[in-house]
Amino acid sequence: MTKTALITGATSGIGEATAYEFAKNGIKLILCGRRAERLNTIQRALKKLTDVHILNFDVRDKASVFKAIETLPNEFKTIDILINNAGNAHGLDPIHTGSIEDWDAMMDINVKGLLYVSKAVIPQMTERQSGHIINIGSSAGKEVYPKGNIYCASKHAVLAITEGMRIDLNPYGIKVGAINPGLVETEFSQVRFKGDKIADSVYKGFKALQAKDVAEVIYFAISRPPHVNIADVLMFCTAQANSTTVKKEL
Ligand code: NDP
Ligand code: 8X3
Repeated sequence: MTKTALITGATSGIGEATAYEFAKNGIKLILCGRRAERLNTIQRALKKLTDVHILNFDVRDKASVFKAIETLPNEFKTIDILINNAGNAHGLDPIHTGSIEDWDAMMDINVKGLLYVSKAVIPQMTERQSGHIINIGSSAGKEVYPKGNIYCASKHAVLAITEGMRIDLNPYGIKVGAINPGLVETEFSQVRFKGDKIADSVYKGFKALQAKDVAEVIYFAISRPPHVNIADVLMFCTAQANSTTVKKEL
């Protein structure tokens, strides 16, 4: 039977690449993000491959999250796979000079937004006693790097939430896992550095992971047989050993 996946943060980077990967494999899609025009463009591109519904909301807006998911049309109401991907880093500053607005953004989007979407989707999964949730964490959820403070905290929280979900949803047969990439060349650094040209240098001198590399691993995880759950994946590009060790060509 055709499965339906809801992907947050589907307007760029890892989420968009995952939408393409899933569409290629015939999975029905509910694609979410704030940039409506991009959602429309991706829907137009993918509808040749699968059925696509788009939802335009900010994950920080609790009421919009619930309204969007509760009012899905009948043919998209049953969500088999939830990919909690929406998120970003905002700023790269020492703790004593970091901006409270940046901290709010990271905790509100990466942590609370993920919780709102999950809270809106999980009851139908427990009711049916089936479902699969993948949370996009980060290598920043496994180690803390200089000036990474709050972004790393938000991704450590994503890992703790993932483990909590896996335990609590275990009686219902719901699979839960986290995919944790290192450096991926997306719009991530444009957002982190607010369009500053420093963002262009982040992926220079080495071949970073591409969004498609991560999307392929996400598809691998969701396409395992029913008795197999990929609980936790840490993936780097070959040039990266950990958050602070990257082999660059001079
Ligand atoms: P992008 O900036 O390319 O994509 C981020 C996505 O999140 C966009 O689709 C954006 O959509 C969405 N998003 C951001 N804020 C909100 C919001 N308030 N409400 C709804 N959607 C939102 O970055 P990536 O693809 O790299 O990031 C995706 C995930 O991967 C994030 O969780 C990130 O932390 C994680 N990650 C990224 C790594 C990297 O190096 N790039 C490495 C490890 C993890 P829109 O703006 O349209 O709302
Ligand atoms: C994104 C990877 O190293 O910029 O989560 O934190 S990093």
